Amino acid sequence: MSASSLLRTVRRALLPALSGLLAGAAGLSVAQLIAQFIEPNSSPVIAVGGAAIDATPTPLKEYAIRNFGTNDKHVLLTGILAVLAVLTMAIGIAAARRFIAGVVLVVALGVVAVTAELRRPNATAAYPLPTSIGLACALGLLYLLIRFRPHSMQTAGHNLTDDAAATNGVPDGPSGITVGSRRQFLITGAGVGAAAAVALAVSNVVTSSKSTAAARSKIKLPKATDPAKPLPEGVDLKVPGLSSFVTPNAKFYRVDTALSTPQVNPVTWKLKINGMVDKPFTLSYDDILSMPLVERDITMTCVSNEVGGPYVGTARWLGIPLKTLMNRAGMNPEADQLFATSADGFTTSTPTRIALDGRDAMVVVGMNGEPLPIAHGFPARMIVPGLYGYVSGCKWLTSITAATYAGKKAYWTQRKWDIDGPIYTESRIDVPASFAQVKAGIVPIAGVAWAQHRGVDKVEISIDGGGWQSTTLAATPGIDTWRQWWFKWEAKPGSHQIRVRATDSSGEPQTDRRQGTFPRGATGIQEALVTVS
Ligand SMILES: Nc1nc2c(c(=O)[nH]1)N[C@H]1C(S)=C(S)[C@@H](COP(=O)(O)O)O[C@H]1N2
Ligand SMILES: [Mo]
Repeated sequence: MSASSLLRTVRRALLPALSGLLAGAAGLSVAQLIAQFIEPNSSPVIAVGGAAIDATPTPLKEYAIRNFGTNDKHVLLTGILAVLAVLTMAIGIAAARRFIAGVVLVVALGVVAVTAELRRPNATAAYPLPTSIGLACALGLLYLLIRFRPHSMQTAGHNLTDDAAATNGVPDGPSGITVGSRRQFLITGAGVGAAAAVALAVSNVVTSSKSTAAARSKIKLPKATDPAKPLPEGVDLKVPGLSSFVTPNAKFYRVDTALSTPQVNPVTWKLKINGMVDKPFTLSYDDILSMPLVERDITMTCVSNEVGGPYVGTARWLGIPLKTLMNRAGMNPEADQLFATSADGFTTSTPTRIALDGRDAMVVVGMNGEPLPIAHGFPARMIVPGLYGYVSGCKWLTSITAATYAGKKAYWTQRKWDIDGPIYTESRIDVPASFAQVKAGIVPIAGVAWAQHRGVDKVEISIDGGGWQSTTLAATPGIDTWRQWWFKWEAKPGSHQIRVRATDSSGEPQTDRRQGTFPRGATGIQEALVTVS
C-alpha cells in the first residue's frame, strides 16, 4: 500500500471511528444515568469491571494491589474505558462499511456485558436494563452520525454512499465535500456529545452516594456504655514523620473489591444473624444504636501488606461484641465459622474459636467518634483484633451466618488464601524514610510495630548489619494496637542500612524469613537505606 493510499484509508476511517466513539460515549452516559435509578452496580462499567476483579487470578490481583495500591480501581476503570474506546471506534469503522456489521458487533458487546451483569452477586432482572437502553441509543446515534458524515469521507462502493448523500438533499461541493453534510455531521456530532455530557452530569447529581452521605451526616452516635479507657500519656512520641497513634479516618488505608463504593441506606438496612442458631434475628441500625455499645482501640492490618507497607491503621471503634449477638441467637457449638456477607456480595469467614474467645471482636458502627465512613463499611462492619481484614473485617455488613468451613467458602478462601488469618508480628520504619538524605548528627529513627492480641514487648534495630539494639517503646493502651518506638541515632556521614524487628509478648522475635503476601501474609525484615551527609 502506497503512502498516499494509506493516508486516504486513515482519512476515510477517521470520521467513522469518531462517530463510533461519540455514539459509544453517549450510550454509556445514558446507561450510567439509568443505572443510578436502578442500582449503581448495574452500570455496565461497574458490572463488567466487578466481574473482571472477581475473575482476576490472585497473583495478578496481588500485583495490582502492590503496584497501584488503593489506585488499583482507577487503573482498572481507565483500562476498561480505553478498551471500550478502541472497540467503539472499530464498530464505527465497521458500521460505515456495512451498517449491519456494526449492529452485529454492538449486539455482541451487549451480550458480553449483560452476561457479566446477570452474574453479579445481588443482580436483579433489572440489571441488564441500563446496558440495553444505552446500546440502543448508541446504535441509533451511530446510524445518524454515519448517515450525516461528509460525502467524500464515505467509503465508496458500500451501503451508505452516494444515495445517502442524495437523500440528504445536498449537492456536492467542488472538492466532493458537501458543505451542508459537513455541517449536518458537526451538528449531529455536537448534539450527541452534549447529550452524553448532560446524561453524565445528571447521573452524577442523582447518584445515590449523595443521599447516603446525607443520611450518614444526620446520625448522632450514642456514647458507649463500656467506653475505651483514655489513651495513656505518651502513646504518641510526636517524632515528625512518624505515623500518629490514632489514624485519622481520612488517612486510614482502604482495601476492597468494590469498584463502586456500596451505598447502603441506614434506614432500610438490616443485619441478619442466622445459620446454625436456635433463634435467628434481625437488627435495624436504630436497634444497634439502642443496645449497650463497647468502644475499643484496635489496629487493623491487611494480609496484602508488604513488609514495611502502608496497609495498617489504628482507630477507636464503637460496636457490639459478636459474642453478645451469637449468644442471643443461641449458636450451635458445631458451627466453626462466622460467615459474613456484604451488601456487595463479598464474604468473609472468621473462626468461631477466635471470634468468640473473649477478645473484642465486634460489629462496629463508629470509627474515631464518627459513624463508620462509607468507604470503611457504613453502616456496619466487623472487626476482630488479631486477624487480617480479609477473614474478619467484612464491610457493608448485611448478615452473619453461623456455619461450617465444610459447608461454605468465603470470597478469598475460594481464591486459595489461608482459611485462618492470624497477623504476623511486624515492624515498620517511618523515619527516616527509605532513601532519605539526612544531616550527620543526632537523627531519630522511629516507627510502629504490631502483633495484635499478643502485644509488642520489644523493638530492636540493627545498623549496617551490626547487632540488634533496643529502641524506646511508647506507651500502649493494650495488646490489640500497634506501638510506636524510637531510637536516638548518632548518624555519621555515608550510606547506611537500618533494619528493624519486633518481639511479641511470647518472646518470639519477628522472623527474618522472607515470604510474599500470598497466601497468609508477608514476613521478613524491613531494610531502609539512608544517606547521611
Ligand atoms: N465488603 C468488603 N469488605 C471487606 C473487603 C472487601 O473487599 N469487601 N476487604 C477486606 C480486607 S482484605 C481488608 S484488609 C479490610 C480493609 O478495611 P478498610 O478498607 O476499612 O481498611 O476490609 C475487609 N472487608
Ligand atoms: Mo486485606
